[in-house]
Amino acid sequence: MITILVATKNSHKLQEIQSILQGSVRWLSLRDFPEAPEIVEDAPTFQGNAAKKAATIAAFASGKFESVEDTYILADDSGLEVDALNGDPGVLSARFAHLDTNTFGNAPDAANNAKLLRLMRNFDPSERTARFCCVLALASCASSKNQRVTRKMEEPKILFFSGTCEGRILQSPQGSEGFGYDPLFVPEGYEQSFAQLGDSIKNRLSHRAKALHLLNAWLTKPHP
Ligand code: ITT
Repeated sequence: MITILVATKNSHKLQEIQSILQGSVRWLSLRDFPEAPEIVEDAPTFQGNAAKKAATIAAFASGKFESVEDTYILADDSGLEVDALNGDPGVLSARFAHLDTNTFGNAPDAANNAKLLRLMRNFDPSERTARFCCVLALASCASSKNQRVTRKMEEPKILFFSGTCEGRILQSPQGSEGFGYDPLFVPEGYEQSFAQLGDSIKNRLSHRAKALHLLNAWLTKPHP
């Protein structure tokens, strides 16, 4: 059995990751390590922030899993890119509403959604295209004296898996499932938001699901 420590404080993300990446996994998250260091997400790209989360938590966790085989740190950096806003909120999706008030940390989902709707109030339906993006960073937890436990993870010891999900932004929030911008986002080929469609559909077509399928292919392929 492999162990995956998910480097997130977002319980919705964790839940989606666990239900998509099925199989024999012992799951841990930052909730199991309240003493873990704060991660400053100041990289300009999803990949940069995902790498920072994975590397920070891998350094923190090294030594904690000394005799455990196949232990990984998994980080997810994700967000919404809106074409009419030149790709905003992008890497700042979680903090979008707080940028106006110079407040530190993530803003409540409702405030982020309200800001997005306000900025988009003059755009027609045809101009409301957007996509969710997800970059997963997988780091090995093996210390250098314990190399045999890794599935052939060569330098640099972080692997990336990406996924996007195209769609459009509604004029008002619809539905109550999911999190973040789900009530405003209608995936391509559907007429309802992710928050209306619910987990079983979202977890089949989301940005996170696509990235996780690539990760799953890597985890399950033979590693001689
Ligand atoms: P961690 O860094 O602790 O993992 P976070 O919520 O701060 O949690 P990010 O920095 O990656 O995570 O920001 C992601 C934000 O993008 C998230 O808070 C939502 O606002 C938005 N987002 C990402 N994936 C989403 C999804 O599947 N549905 C809705 N909104 C999503």
